[in-house]
Amino acid sequence: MTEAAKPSVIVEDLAPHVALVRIDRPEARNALNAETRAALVEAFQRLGADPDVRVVVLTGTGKAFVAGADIKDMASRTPPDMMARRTHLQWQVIAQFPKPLIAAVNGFALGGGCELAMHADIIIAAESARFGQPEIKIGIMPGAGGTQRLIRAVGKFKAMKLMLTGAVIDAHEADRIGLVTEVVPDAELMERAKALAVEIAGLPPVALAEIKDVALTGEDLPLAAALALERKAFQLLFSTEDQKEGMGAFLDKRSPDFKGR
Ligand code: CO8
Repeated sequence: MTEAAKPSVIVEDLAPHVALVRIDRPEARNALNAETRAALVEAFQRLGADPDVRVVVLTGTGKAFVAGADIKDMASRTPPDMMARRTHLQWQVIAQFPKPLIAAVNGFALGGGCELAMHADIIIAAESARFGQPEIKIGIMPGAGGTQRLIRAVGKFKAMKLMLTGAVIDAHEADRIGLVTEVVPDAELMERAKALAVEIAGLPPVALAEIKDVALTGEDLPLAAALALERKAFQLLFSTEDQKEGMGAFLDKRSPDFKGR
């Protein structure tokens, strides 16, 4: 396969009902160029619509998760060029991915890479992972949600220091400030992400989707509206077969078998 034709995003089965999305451009530390962004969007659209897929794990090949947007591709751009990319529509696809998304951060998650990881619901970091929003060091600023998602994740004073200095932090510091869910030895990263994905894939998919939707949508609503949204979603779940199965299995003292309906 020629270099031009080599896909930079690989999608494969990791386990039953679990898909793995791997960004595979290690020669550029998995930097997001136009082709990679488009391939990621296509993968998430496809996996979102596939009823057999219940959980997705996202990772990168080599030393990086994603080292950010592709700087070579941006260096000589003008504002109209950047506007014409309409990348916010691409990021929306990932932000609105309806199924649980686990980022398995294997190395550098910088700039757009840190922002991509923050689109996930759970972040498992390898011990050698590094996080940061270093855009300031190249004359720009976070542009894929970092100013908002980082501050919501870790609070104003940790977020502002990271963004204003461009400092890169290690996985344990990221864990300490609440930027990741857990840290594991490098060799155990995929095993841990897979185990967690398999565990979640065994749970009722409609309820999982409602938890994600209400938690993320509710975050931007006034409390009373968010609580009303939660109440309605909670009530709606009583229309699912999985609710009958889950409660029936509990009462029968057996393991439930959730079908996703
Ligand atoms: N863009 C393009 N190429 C990159 C990038 C990048 N972000 N990161 C690394 N590369 C390339 C290098 O240019 C180099 O290429 P070559 O071999 O042709 O010289 C190759 O990858 C290997 O890089 P290094 O030799 O630097 O590898 P190291 O392992 O020594 O260092 C680092 C890895 C620490 C990740 C280092 O490469 C680095 O600091 N990269 C830049 C990090 C950065 O500044 N990221 C922020 C980019 S701006 C951004 O993300 C804005 C987001 C806004 C919206 C996103 C829309 C998509």
